[in-house]
Amino acid sequence: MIIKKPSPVRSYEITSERAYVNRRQFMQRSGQFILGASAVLAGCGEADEPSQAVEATPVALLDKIHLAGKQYPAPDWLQQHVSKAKPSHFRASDPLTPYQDVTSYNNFYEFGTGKKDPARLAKDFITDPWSVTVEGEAEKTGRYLLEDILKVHAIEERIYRFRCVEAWSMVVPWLGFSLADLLRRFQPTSKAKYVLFETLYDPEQMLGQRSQFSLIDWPYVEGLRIDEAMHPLAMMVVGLYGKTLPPQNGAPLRLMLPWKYGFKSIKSIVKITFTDMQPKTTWQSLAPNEYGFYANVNPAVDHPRWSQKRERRLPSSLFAPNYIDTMPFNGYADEVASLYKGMDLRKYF
Ligand SMILES: Nc1nc2c(c(=O)[nH]1)N[C@H]1C(S)=C(S)[C@@H](COP(=O)(O)O)O[C@H]1N2
Ligand SMILES: [Mo]
Repeated sequence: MIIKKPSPVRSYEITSERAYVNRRQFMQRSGQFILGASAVLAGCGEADEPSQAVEATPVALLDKIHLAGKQYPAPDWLQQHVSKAKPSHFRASDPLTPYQDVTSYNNFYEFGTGKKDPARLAKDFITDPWSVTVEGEAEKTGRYLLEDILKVHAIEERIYRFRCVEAWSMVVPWLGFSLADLLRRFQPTSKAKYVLFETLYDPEQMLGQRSQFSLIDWPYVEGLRIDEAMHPLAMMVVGLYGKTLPPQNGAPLRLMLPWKYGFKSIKSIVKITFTDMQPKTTWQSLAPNEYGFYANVNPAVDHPRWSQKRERRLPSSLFAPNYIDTMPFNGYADEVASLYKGMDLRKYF
């Protein structure tokens, strides 16, 4: 497959099939090295669940395989992993928003600010190989291959309501697993009070990051208090509607936090940092009076420029806008309200 917008590095791109085979062979040859590294880690007081241990991949290896970058669709191993998804008890009873709407009405400013831009402009986004760097207050820091991150997590389907701060909402069958299960594998220390997530920074691929009119200080960053991140509703997402994530929805890996406004659910994650300080997040930095760190869905606290009492549930049209009342914590109050006990939600919006 020829890359349409060649970069200096990707110009020596080879066919995707060959790239994939080469990568597999390379990984197998390097297997001993990776195994060696994890054996050392296992020796020094490994966690209670050794099979869940996560192995850092040597950076040299990652740089080498990066030359064999592959566009969407997702690699075979990920498609297969996702295809084994099982239903879960997280099942909002609302009617589903059709696949067409979920994948063509998007916010992904790295690929433009219009709702239809991401579906068009993220088409050739290279998401394989992919790695995630883990830093900060955790025992197991390093750079991890997506495959090593995902393979131990059984994939489940969760039907969640999803509400954007712009007052529209959807209901989506997401595929993924509990964020807590992933974060625990990195063994956060007692100083890990917050966790920060970062999207890929790659202006060659993401034209929104090249725009001189963009107000955003890239990369896109989002954060959670550690107890929010560890809440069972917080989800790491790798697919929707039975398939891997399309690029416009944040392939290959994104968050889904159904009780918070959509901008917290950061896409195309490449970095996770555990910290002892509350991070400054993208929208909060841009307009602190409009977008808070917590961003819990709250019909009682209006956005300075519009009401949050109602939302437009997709699909909607000019003649059938389909307005519904917005619920506190997007209808998940029973589950999450205790996280914010004693907090003034007008102040910590
Ligand atoms: N990296 C990144 N993540 C992002 C955004 C973005 O612009 N960049 N937009 C956010 C906003 S405002 C919303 S509403 C959701 C939209 O997700 P969807 O396109 O899958 O519906 O993604 C969130 N995650
Ligand atoms: Mo949003």
